[in-house]
Amino acid sequence: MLREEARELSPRRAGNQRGALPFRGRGGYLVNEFTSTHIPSEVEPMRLTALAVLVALGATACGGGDKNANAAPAAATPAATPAATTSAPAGPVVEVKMTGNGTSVAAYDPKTLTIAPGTTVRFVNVSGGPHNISFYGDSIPAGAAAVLNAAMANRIDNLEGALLTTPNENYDISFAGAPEGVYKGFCLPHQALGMKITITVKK
Ligand SMILES: [Cu+2]
Repeated sequence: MLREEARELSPRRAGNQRGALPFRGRGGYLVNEFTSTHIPSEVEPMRLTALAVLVALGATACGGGDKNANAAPAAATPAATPAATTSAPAGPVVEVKMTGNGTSVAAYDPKTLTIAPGTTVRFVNVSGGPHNISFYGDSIPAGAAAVLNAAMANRIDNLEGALLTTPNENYDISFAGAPEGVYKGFCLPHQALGMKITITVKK
């Protein structure tokens, strides 16, 4: 009776029904006793093989699901990005490349720059992303936080810019109205790798 139930529950394992029995829920202990006296020891590897196949199938299914799950936000993110870049900056634009090898190396290029007030700094996701630009709240001029927060589209937090996941994706920050002084920033995913930048605003 128990075996019949298991067979119905697990048609995929019809060829290994005896080995499959111990996986069927609460009856497991009882069934194990039963099988251990009636089934040769080769069943154990068979059960392991069946389990391995199931795990592999599960992993494959999860992998596929993850890809799909990742694809959806990735598709949604670029849609939000043009809003930050469609309106052409009024002042000069200075480019900063965000680079890396995806594991051990990540950097802004240049990592030190001086800009005139009103300049837009355009961060470009060149390689090794995702990258972003975040500013240290205690390492920017007084009064700069409000200006930066207003100028940073799709922030993920206070003074933390959106994560750039798409190759060559841009992230513009206009320093229009930003006080002169030194602005120190970092990349959230790569701060530990020393991906930091110093921007000086100076007339
Ligand atoms: Cu980075």
